[in-house]
Amino acid sequence: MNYSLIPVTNRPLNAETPLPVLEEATTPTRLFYVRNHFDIPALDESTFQLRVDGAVDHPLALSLAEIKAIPSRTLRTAMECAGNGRIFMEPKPAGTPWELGAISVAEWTGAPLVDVLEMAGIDEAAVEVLFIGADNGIVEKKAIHYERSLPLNLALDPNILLIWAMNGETLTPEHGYPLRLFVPGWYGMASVKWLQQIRLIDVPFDGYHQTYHYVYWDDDYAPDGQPLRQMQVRALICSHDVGDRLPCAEVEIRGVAWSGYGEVTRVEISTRHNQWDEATVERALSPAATQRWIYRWHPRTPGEYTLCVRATDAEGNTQPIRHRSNRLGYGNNAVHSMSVMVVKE
Ligand SMILES: Nc1nc2c(c(=O)[nH]1)N[C@H]1C(S)=C(S)[C@@H](COP(=O)(O)O)O[C@H]1N2
Ligand SMILES: [Mo]
Repeated sequence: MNYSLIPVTNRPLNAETPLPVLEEATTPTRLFYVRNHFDIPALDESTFQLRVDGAVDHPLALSLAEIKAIPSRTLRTAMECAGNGRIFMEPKPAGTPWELGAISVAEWTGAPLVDVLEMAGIDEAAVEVLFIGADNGIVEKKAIHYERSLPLNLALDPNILLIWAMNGETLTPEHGYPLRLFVPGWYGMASVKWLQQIRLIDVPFDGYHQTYHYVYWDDDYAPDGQPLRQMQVRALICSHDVGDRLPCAEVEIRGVAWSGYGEVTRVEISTRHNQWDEATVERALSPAATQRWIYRWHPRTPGEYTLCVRATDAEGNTQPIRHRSNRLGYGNNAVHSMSVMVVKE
C-alpha cells in the first residue's frame, strides 16, 4: 500500500500516521506524525549554534559538528502525542483533533544531554534544565517560543539525547532540523524540536507549554496540576479498520502496544461482550518501542462484532474501557475498539 500522512491541521502543520504503518519496527520518516504549535523555523546547520547557559560554570555555544563529535547513542523508541485520541473523548475537549495516529517509532541518534551539561559544568544553584525551541508565535498576546523544562535530576538520565539523526538520516525540518531533544518514554511534548538554547535555571519554569498545557486539570485520576510525563500503556489494532468485512473463517487480528512505564506484558482481545482472550505479544526489543501482538480469531457466525484490545505493562498498568476525562483532553488510553462485519463467504 502507498500510505501518506493524514492531515489534521495545515497551519500549524499537524498530521498523523496511518495505523497499518505502525506494524513496521520503525515508522518511515515521511510517515512519522507531525505535531507543531507554530510555523516550522528555517534553520541552517552551517550557522547553527546550541547555546548552553544560565546556572553553569562555563556557558557554551556548540556547533552541530561539535555536538556530533560527542560519542552518540541510538535508541529505537516510540513517541506519542499526549493528545492522541482526543477526538474520541466526550465531551470533546478543545485542542488538535487527533484520531489515533499521533504515535510513531523512530531510531533516534544523538549525544547524551548529560555529556553536554557536564561540559558546561552544572552550578549548584540549578534546579531545572530549560529547553528553548527556535519556533515562536503569539499566545494570549505574548510572543513566546516553544519551551519546556525538565527537573535537573531527571535530565541527567543518559538516555535523554540531543538528536541530530532520525532513522539514520539528517533530521527533516518538520521533526526539528538540525537538533532536537528526545526524552524516551515520555509523551512527545517533552522532546523539544529546533532546540537552540539550554538554560539551567534556579527556579521551576512556569511557561505556557509547561504549566498550562500538558498538565492534568479536572482529571478523573490525577490531582489538579499534575504534569504529563510517561506515555500510558496502550494497544492499537492495525490490521483492520472500522466497518471492515471479514470472512467467516480464521483471521489474524494484529497491532502494536507500548507503554512509557515498562514492557507490555499482556495484550487481550475481546470479540464478545466482556470476554477477554490472550493475544500473543512479542518481547520489547528496546524500551518504550512498539511491541507487535497477534490474535487468531475464528468467528463461527456471521454478524456484527466489536473488536476491543487492551494492553497491560510490567508495572501492572492497564487500559480503561472508558477514557479518562480532563479539561485539555490528554492521556486518552481507553481500549481501542471497532465494529466489523463477519460475512458468509
Ligand atoms: N519546538 C517545538 N518542539 C516540539 C513541539 C513544538 O511545537 N515546537 N511540539 C511537541 C509535541 S506536543 C510533540 S507531540 C512532539 C512531536 O514531534 P514530531 O512532530 O517530530 O512528531 O514534538 C514536541 N516538540
Ligand atoms: Mo504532543
